[in-house]
Amino acid sequence: MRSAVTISLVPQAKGGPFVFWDDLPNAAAEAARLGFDAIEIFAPSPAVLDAETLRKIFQQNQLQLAALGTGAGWVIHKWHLSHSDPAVRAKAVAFVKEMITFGSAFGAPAILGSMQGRYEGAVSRKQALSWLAEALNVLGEHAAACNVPLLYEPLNRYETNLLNRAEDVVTFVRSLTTKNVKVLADVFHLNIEEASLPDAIRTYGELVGHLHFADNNRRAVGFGGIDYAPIVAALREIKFEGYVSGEVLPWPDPQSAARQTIASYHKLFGVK
Ligand code: LER
Ligand code: MN
Repeated sequence: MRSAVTISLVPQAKGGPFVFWDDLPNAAAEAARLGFDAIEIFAPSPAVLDAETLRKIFQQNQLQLAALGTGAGWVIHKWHLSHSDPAVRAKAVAFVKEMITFGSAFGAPAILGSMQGRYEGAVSRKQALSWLAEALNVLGEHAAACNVPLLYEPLNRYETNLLNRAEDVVTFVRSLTTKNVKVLADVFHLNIEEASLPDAIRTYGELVGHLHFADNNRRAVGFGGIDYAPIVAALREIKFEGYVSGEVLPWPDPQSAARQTIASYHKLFGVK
């Protein structure tokens, strides 16, 4: 298990669940000072991330890149993988591919969350899921060629109408031809959709590749009401070894949210 904290470099995502904002060098220094192993970056595009600068920041702070979010393709451009227009779907695939390639140079996977999209208008659920499967097969194999998994993140019902619950997600992921897609379990989303959070983790089992570590109100763990001990027990049962990444609101401020995240991580996972 390793700890991570999120930073957004996407102005259009303001108000979203990211601990640090805008200033990567400062966020990295703060994350390192607090003892995080890694940072997870939500970036507008791979083009704005200069690989050399990033490498220096990571080296100076002894940090890893935990994962790279791709949601900016949706937030900025309104591209997604279940869109009725094939040209828009193609742009979404190309955008995620570039993110996968960029992250893989740092050994980090890309996250497919909001870019999965939703079905609406003339597009049926079946059609949208078939486009999503097609894209995940292509992207999963692209990630495999880059030696990283692809992280698929199921979202709650208010963010997508495609797949919200663990049983459905497991059936869908197992039906893919690529075997390189892992699930990102975001505890905030699970808490909206699942009857039992530890059972959902067990249902995902070995598919879990990354965790978004949040409380029910999307504040840092411990600032809300979720009982995390059974979730941690389930993660140990499934032998989860990935990143526990604080994707939470910067409440009451980024430093306090980051401090609370790492304190809860140490308390719950017993790692110093
Ligand atoms: C959005 O709600 C979320 O959880 C992100 O990690 C997905 O892009
Ligand atoms: Mn998330």
